[in-house]
Order: sequence, then C-alpha cells, then structure tokens
Amino acid sequence: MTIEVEQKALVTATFSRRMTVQLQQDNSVDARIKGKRLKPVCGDRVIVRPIPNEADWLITEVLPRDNELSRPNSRGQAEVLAANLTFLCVLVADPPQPDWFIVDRYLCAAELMQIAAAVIFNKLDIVPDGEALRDEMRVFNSIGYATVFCSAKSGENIRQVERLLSGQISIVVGQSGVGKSSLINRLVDDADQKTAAVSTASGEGRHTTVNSVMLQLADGGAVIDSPGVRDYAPATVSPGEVLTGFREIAEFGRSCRFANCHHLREPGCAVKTAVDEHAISARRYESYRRLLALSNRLAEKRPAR
Ligand SMILES: Nc1nc2c(ncn2[C@@H]2O[C@H](COP(=O)(O)OP(=O)(O)OP(=O)(O)O)[C@@H](O)[C@H]2O)c(=O)[nH]1
Ligand SMILES: [Mg+2]
Ligand SMILES: [Zn+2]
Repeated sequence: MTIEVEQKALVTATFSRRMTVQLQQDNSVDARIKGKRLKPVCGDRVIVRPIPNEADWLITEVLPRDNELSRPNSRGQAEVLAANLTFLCVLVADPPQPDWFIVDRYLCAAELMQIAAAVIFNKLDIVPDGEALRDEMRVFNSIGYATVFCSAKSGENIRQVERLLSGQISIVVGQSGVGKSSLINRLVDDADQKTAAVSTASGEGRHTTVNSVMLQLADGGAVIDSPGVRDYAPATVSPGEVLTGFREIAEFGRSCRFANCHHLREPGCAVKTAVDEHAISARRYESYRRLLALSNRLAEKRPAR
C-alpha cells in the first residue's frame, strides 16, 4: 500500500470554506480546511494531505505570505482577498461611472504591497470620446503606472493587457460591472466556466463573482478574478501608510520643511506647492486627504496595533 504524504499546494479558488488547490503534479483537487483558524486565500501556498477514502484533500497549514490584499467584508472587518501577488490591475469603465477614489485606494494598496500596478480602461467600444477620462488616465501614466485602453468585447488592445500580465501573478480589481470577468475570459481559454462557477452562487440574483479564482495564462503567470460586490475598496490602512501609498505625494513630500509633514496645513509643504503648481493632480491630492481622514477616524476608534 502506498501512503500519500503531505505536500505543498497552491490555492487557486475559494468559495467560503471550500477551496480548489493545485498539487505539485499540476492537477487540481478540492480541499477543505483543518480547523477554524486557518484562513487560506487565492494565491496562498499551503500544506495539504489526502483524506483517507475521500476525494477531498485537507489544508493543514498556510505558508508565510509575501504580501496580501485585504478589503472589508460585509461586517466591515478587513479580510484578506488574495496573497502572494506580483501585480495589481485596476479596471475602470464607463458605465459604471468611474469612482477614482476606489482606483487611488487600490493603487495605494499596491504601493504598500510593493508591487507594480496598472490602470486599465475597459469598454473602449462604447466610451464616446471621453476626454475627461483620458485626462484622468494620463495622470496615472504620468506617475508611472501603466495604462491601457481596451475592450473585452471587441478585443481591441487585449494584446497590450496580455503583455502587461505575462509572467505575473496578478489580481484584477475594480467596481462591479467594469468587466473584470469579461476581460479575464478574453485572456484565458476556458475561463468562462471557471469564472461562472464562482459567479452564480452569490444569491444576489445577478451575475457577480463572489469568490476569487486564479487562472493560468498561456504565456506564463496567472490572473485572479475578484468580486466587485458593492464596489469594495481595499481595507483602510494606517495614517502612516496613507503617507507612503500615494507615490507622487511621498516623492514631493521629501522636500517638505518638516520631516513629519502630513501635507495638510503645515508651512513649507512641498506637496501643497506642487498641487498649486499642478505638478500633483488636485484630484489625487483630494483622494489622499480623504483617505487620510478616513484612516485617522479609524485609528481613533481602534486601539493602536
Ligand atoms: N460594451 C462592452 N461591454 C462590456 C465589456 N466588458 C464587459 N462588458 C459588459 O459589462 C457587464 C459586466 O461585466 P462583468 O465582466 O461581469 O463585470 P465584473 O467586473 O466581472 O463584475 P462583478 O463580477 O460584479 O464585479 C456585462 O454585461 C458585460 O457584457 C466591453 O469591453 N464592452
Ligand atoms: Mg465578475
Ligand atoms: Zn508636506
């Protein structure tokens, strides 16, 4: 008799406490989780072992993470959505009307995870001229984020998206209905079924991805589809983290008179000057102030970590 021992695996789909994991031999199996305290997410490297006389495997351990992306659950508590990412892709479209604060918050999360990020404008086939949109996209580009205008429907510029994601472990995030699942279906053969499988169980009566699923890309790498339910933004971070999460503000902030400048009303603030001189986007600066205020409010409510 052969005794199958424990081995490393990769979590590739989660649905509440049920998971799909990819074993070292590359085959995917269903898995459950040992105990209540383990909380594996998509992208996690885990230890699994077979359960005698069952098709399911058991996840017994979550290995240390390189990074994690968190956002609030329905009770407002931060919950990890995915782990071990190398790239973050924020998708916007029109409709739904872009909420740039959500985009900025995701970019802030990417900065804190120390991974690269891109802003992708989808539904290029229906957006009329969109000068205002293009101006916003130009702002992201000017501070070093890759930007692409594409259409998951027509296929326009999908090659550019493929090139961005190639070899990366990415997550696609953004408001509900921007076309995350549609874009991933374009990028991955047979993704339809897999994204649909996690989409139908939401009970919200519409096609919504409620859990995360990771799909392999043909050119190497993988991409995670995430639910945009109720337009979640990432979990709120500490005030100190907000200060480093807006890269152009952090950059100009090095020239402020005071090293601990919060770039609000302090004298000699290089950030305020840069906003006045249009070297920093006033809209991005407003997002910064808004997120800092949110973060401060939360810090007051919570004991320090
Ligand atoms: N015209 C047009 N419609 C698109 C495009 N991409 C997606 N859609 C449509 O937009 C709607 C939402 O697409 P989804 O892919 O489900 O959006 P999602 O971001 O995955 O939404 P959630 O899972 O709810 O977060 C669907 O009706 C799609 O057919 C596009 O490039 N052009
Ligand atoms: Mg979806
Ligand atoms: Zn300052």
